[in-house]
Amino acid sequence: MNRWILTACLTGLALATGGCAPTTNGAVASASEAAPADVWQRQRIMLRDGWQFRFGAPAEGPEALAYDASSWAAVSVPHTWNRIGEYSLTRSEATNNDQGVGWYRLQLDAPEAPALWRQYLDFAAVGNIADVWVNGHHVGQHRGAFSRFRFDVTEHWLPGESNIIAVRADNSRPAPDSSTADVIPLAGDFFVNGGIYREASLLQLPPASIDPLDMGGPGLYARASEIGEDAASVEARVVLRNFGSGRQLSLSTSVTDGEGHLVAQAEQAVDLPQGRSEAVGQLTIANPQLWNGRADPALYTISTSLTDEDGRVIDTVTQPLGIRSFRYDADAGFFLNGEYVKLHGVSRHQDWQGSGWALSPEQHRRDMEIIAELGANTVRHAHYQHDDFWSDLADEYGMIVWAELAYVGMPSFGGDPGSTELWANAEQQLRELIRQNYNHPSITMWSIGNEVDSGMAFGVTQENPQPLPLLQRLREIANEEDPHRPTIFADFSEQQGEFGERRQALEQATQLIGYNRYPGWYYLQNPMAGRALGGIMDRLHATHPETPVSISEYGAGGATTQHSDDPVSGFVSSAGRPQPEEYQALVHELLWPAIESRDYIFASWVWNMYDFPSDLRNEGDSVDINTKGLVTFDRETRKDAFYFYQAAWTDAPMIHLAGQRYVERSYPQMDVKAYTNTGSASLFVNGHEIGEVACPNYTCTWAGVQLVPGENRVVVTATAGDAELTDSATFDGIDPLVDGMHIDAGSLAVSQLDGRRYGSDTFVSGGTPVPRFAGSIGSRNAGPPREIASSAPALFEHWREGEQFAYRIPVPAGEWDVTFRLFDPADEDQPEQALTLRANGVEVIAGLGVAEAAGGRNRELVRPFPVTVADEGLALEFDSANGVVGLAAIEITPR
Ligand code: GCB
Repeated sequence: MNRWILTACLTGLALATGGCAPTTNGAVASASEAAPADVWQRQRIMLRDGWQFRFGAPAEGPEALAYDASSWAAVSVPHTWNRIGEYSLTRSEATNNDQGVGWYRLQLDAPEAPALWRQYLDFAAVGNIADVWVNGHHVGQHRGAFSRFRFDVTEHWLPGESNIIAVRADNSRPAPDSSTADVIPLAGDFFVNGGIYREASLLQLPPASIDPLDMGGPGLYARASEIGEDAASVEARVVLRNFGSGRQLSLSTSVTDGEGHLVAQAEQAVDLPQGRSEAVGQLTIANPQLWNGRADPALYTISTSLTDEDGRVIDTVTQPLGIRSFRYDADAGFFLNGEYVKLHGVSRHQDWQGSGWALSPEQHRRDMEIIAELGANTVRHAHYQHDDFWSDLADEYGMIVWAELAYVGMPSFGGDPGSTELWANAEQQLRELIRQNYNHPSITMWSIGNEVDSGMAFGVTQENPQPLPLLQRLREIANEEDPHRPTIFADFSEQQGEFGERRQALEQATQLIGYNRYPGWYYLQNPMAGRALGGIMDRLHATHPETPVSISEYGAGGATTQHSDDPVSGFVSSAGRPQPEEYQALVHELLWPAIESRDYIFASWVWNMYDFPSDLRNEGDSVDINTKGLVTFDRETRKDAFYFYQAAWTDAPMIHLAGQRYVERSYPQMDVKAYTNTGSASLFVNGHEIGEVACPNYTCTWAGVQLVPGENRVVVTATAGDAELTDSATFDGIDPLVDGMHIDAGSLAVSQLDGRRYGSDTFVSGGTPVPRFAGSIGSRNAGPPREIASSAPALFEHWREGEQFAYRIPVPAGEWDVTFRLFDPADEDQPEQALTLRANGVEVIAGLGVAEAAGGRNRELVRPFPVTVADEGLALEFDSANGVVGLAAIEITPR
């Protein structure tokens, strides 16, 4: 009589729902694959296949039992309708950034269930507001796109019969009058996907069980309360629920080690009154093996089982358990199990190109493997609760985790501290985050917000934001839910100019602080960025000597199809184009030493591990992508900056030749760069040894390496003990005597015009690179594009501007035609400048009024003249009296 679940699986009844298919995590699999003796226990039937979906269906109707959804699309769960982010300058049909309501329906031939059993629908996450109906009855609403929720559907469920589940998922963009106006997050540059994007299941439980309704948590919460060499005490709190009258049952809790050996067990009798109750048990593990981060992430498993009056196990919950201690010190940094660990890592968003947020376990695992390959020992879960399986992986790999609540940007659209409904929602999502993730040893801090003071900076609100009251409330809740892990938040504006002055003082709101700081990217786009970051952090540390501080974000965009000959000469657009890969790598080279040398910075997280979608952006070589990833959105390409960190963070000897994607070079020479952790490296070009150099800061450089026309084989080598390391690439050199040389002045990236390649601005000193349009995200760098009349608009996207600047270009000896593309960028009411130009000391232009010659300001003037280069090298000196000149291009062609 009790073989009903097994029968359901064997006959394929549940197979129609995927109920007996392998599941995504161990705990689930063991429930579905229960042995006959266990059929008294909780059962989970995965609801994967057979769903029907429609975006934008009528607001009411699809929930009705009789609704005909046969024309809807057949989908399987996890599913999202959104697909954002492409490496192309315009959106294709692949993009789906629809925000609004999507409907799902599933007809399920439900398994039988014993009398009095309870039926729950379990959703690991739905974006963003979910309403669920069973057989036409509304069974609940959940607000928030990231947490697990369960509804008790027993009242309307028909065991052994056909049931209709309808889900309405609403990911409307938050706005003052939208359905999501009181659901965090209100802002952020990431895209909230719509749909049942994590797994869904039917949970069947006996009337007395471990509580499935504890804010989506497992109902078992364990931690090592005392840790000694000989023994560790583990406290296990179990939340129980009984739908019948009072009973006395017994609870058995056991711990097994990584090999499955039982290492501790405790039994206790528990009184289960009707409703919710709790039991706390203590276990002792002898000679505990510590969970010791990346070095040795030894994991135990804790299981608690409820046994009925007849000695039958009626419910079991299994969770990870790690025995570890940690502490944060404001001066000395982070300690794991008493040992100092410099935490260095990355932030991760949960999107994949082509899948959106609907990820498979394999995709999660791939993400973690690449992060481990990078050498990171910490991961920030940006900016919301991540999949439980992802946190399992963090436990398994020994990553220290910053877990985060999606309180992002601001608490309200006006200047107020947020509505009662929004506060309630933030509280709900925080309790869910903590209960659902309590057992992961990897998590050592709860973040209760990101840039909650930034709404004004993005023009989302014009008022002074007041994020502090909610932040304080969230800290109280976090401390109450979990007194053993400190709170943290990611600050946007402390001591940051205009925004810093207008902000509320937030720094006492949490026990730890993270600072999101972008020198080298959103400001200080020059080699001083590294020194600036050190100074910024020293000042913040001095202001809060008692508070452990970290760098929660830093980074730069990098487009793998945009390249630079000299990443300090041209203009980088932090919110537009170009964003060459070489620039990103340089920013990281400059910033990392400032972090590495300061122990008090207990952790740092690169923003971001992977390029991720953001429909606020048009930058780099993409549309709707934030390009700050160390790896591309499709996980296919590790950018150069990835290898810089791999050199800095891993011990296994490695060498990487940078710039390999810039194959067709623009100039007859190039700067060669490699990253290694071996201290020195040698360079060979076309079989000739160029030389061995020391590699400070994991970086080896060989400046101005001569290339021959055509193919050049470039090889870098290093030795580590007996091992010979090598990396190589082939670069195409130009023949200046045939091709000439073309410089896109002011531009950071190589460009093309009429099939001709223009190298990025280089060989230059003085002047400033200026963009025609700086790009914009919110109000950052906003401004209308300048109009310039030109026959070659591509070259006028950037220019070099100044009163005086000079070039020293490695032009071979010979007779050349040199053409300048110039304009006068001054405002109409300023006097016209007079330009003088000397070429190899000879004055070739004297006192030229550029605007007059061009027929007006912001109009192109093309000036050619002949030059003879006797020895190698062309020196050009621009000197503008009365105002500045704008130089867009230099074209040098053999005469
Ligand atoms: C930030 C935000 C993050 C953005 C990032 C950026 O400070 O916290 O969500 O994606 O800046 O790239 O601008």
